[in-house]
Amino acid sequence: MARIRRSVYDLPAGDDTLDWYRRAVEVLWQEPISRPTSWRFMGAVHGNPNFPPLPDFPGSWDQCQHQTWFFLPWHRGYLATFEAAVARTVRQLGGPDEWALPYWNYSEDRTINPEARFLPPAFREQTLPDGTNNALFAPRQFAPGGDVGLRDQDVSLAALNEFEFTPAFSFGSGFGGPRTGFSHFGQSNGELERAPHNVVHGRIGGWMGNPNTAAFDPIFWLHHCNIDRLWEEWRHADPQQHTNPTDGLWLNDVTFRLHDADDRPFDFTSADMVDTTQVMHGYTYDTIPQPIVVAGLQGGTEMSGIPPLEPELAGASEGAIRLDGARTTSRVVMQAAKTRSFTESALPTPERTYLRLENVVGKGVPADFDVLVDLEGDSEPPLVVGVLATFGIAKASDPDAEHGGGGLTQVFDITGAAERLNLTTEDAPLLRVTFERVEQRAVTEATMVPGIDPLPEPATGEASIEVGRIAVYFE
Ligand SMILES: [Cu+2]
Repeated sequence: MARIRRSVYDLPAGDDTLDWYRRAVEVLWQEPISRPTSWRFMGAVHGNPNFPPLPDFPGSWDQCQHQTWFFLPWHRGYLATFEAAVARTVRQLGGPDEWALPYWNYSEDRTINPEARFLPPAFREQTLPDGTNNALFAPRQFAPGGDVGLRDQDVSLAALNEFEFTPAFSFGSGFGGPRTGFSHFGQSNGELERAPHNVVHGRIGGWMGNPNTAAFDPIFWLHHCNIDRLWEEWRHADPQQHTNPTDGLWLNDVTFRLHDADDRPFDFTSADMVDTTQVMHGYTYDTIPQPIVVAGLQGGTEMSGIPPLEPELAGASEGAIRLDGARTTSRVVMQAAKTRSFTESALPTPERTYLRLENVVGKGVPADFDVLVDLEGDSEPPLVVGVLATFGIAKASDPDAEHGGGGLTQVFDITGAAERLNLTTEDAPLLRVTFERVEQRAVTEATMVPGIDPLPEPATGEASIEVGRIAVYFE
């Protein structure tokens, strides 16, 4: 029987899944860092805050895959090894045999669960009702009653509408991320990685806001469990078209190493991650009845004989834009309609319009920004088209990192807004793009386990952020 991962808000009254989790977290914090299943080691696998390297385990830390089509399979393996380590600890403490990680479905309809956007209650307070320490609490933005400030647009599931796992061109990001090799931090997020994944990291803030501390917060694992579930949701929504990559480079060419519950190396490829019932001990999700395994090696699903067209540049900002204050406005000069090739093509107007924020570079941990558009001289209020999520931006901007340096590129489908603004038909309008900083609250201090050293501070430095270019593309 495979383990069943359940929604944290649907755990029945009296269920002890989170009590066992808290007790296991306390034990794992006390394990020496040299043990691969210790809390410190497992957290540093995602990103090392500032621990001196362990000579016996070269290349074990700073492994998390971002801005790549390995984002989902790597994190699936990471969650499974973590679940195995916690379950082992729960068993040793006298708990149930089949402990499974719950997930936090923050996108749930609030008429069904009014608390959905709030941190689950077990994670909210530093102390338990009996006055003892709560190891599920961690340094996060001040969140009275669990309200970390997650808004409906932050947890949008628009990513599930993406047709392809990986984009046909370098232009977009697809559902699962662009085709790359091993990528600790790269350039372009898959849509699920951008939102809700990155946005939720930023909104919780504190440890969760920085990749080098994120996995030390016990809520990290319930967040990623939900992202992993959404991968299953996406595939099940359209089993014919929503398929995992069939390319050998994704399936077999890159091997990742983590450690199992016995602290032994666990090597895996993406091919080992496609069927959840076969991932280590095996698991399923409560809301997804049967895992669908799409045969991996028979070649991709042909969508049609006609190759899609590369989107066409329709306008761009002049130079980089530094996002300094609470609000920054910039202009995109659109090409005159008569110079666009679309006017001569079979399609009189483009079918889709994209806003592309290119080479967004930053230092430290800058806030996220709401992105709004309107036309210069227009009296209507600007339209919100998305959230510029900055989780991991310092790593993606670091020229010394393996693949970093170019910063992040994020693409928003603004077709609806473009229609309302007559952007595709009007002759050479000036598009105004406004960035509004999402409010950050103070981070609350937390004691993970009394008597245990706090985490070393990652060297973040002062936060800054700059958008290399804003471009509008028609397709
Ligand atoms: Cu994450």
